[in-house]
Amino acid sequence: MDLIRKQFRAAKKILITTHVGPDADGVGCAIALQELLIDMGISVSCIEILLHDEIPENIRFLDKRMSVKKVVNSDFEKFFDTVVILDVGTLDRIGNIAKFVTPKTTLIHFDHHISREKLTHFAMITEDASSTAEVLYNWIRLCKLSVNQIACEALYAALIHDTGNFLYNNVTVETLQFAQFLKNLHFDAENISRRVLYNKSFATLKLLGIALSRLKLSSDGLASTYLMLKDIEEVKAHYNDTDPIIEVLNNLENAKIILFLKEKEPNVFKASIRTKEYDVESISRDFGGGGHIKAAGFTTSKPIYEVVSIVSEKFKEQLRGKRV
Ligand SMILES: [Mn+2]
Repeated sequence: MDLIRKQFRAAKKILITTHVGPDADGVGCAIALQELLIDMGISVSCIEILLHDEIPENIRFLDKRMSVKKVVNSDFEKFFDTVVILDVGTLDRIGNIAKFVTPKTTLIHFDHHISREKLTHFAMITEDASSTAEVLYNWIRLCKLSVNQIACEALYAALIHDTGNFLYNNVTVETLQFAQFLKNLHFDAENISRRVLYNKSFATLKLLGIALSRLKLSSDGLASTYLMLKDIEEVKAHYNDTDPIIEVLNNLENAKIILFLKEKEPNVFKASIRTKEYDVESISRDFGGGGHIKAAGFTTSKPIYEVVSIVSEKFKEQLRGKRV
């Protein structure tokens, strides 16, 4: 596995990236890896972190060197002999960044996703690891690398993001040993958890209030609510401010399925749907959407009452037997 370190040492220009719609695991690992490479003696001028999208606002504070950038056209004139992909199993998921990958590129891959295609000879992939950060930690241990403050905070942000602050069942003894390792490095873990996971914008909380005031819960456990474009305009919010709301709704006791409709354009709704024990992916597929069994979504131009009634019918079918 030291081969990966050798590759880094031999590299002239290194590009680090992660998937489209970047999250704290992908970006945190990118920031941490850059620090590890710098501490290995690689010049910061040889490393670039480029993403298909902008870095999310809530994790921007991790990027102390301000080196995480959204790719722009002039970047495509650059040449990188080594490309590192983090937290992503296929090249089509890195968006525009795939243009930097040629047959001559040395690809290095750290990941915890189920990988269907073998992308590279230099890979550390542990499918049952909690996060790519945990995979990177295994490499750190193997190579006995030192972890500085910036890397430590970025790795911790990655870890709490992918484990829901140690809530999910992907937390193993190894995950806790990784957390212990970070904790020994002394940093403000509470501050990171709050900024990465809990802080919400004023606009989000105002919109949450409106959504909660319309929340309905049927006797069989279908919870539903909605936001209209005019609600978003009234509180001077951005559409993205509605993103965290579904996860708050998902805490509702006794709800078996949660449906949240957001008007995206006049009379067009984006639906997010969650469950803890049923199959919302199949329901979303019937509307032309998809996702995961427990978290899915779709877009529809049907009126709200009709969407609720179709979802309710499909949910009843599952209650009648097809429980997953
Ligand atoms: Mn991840």
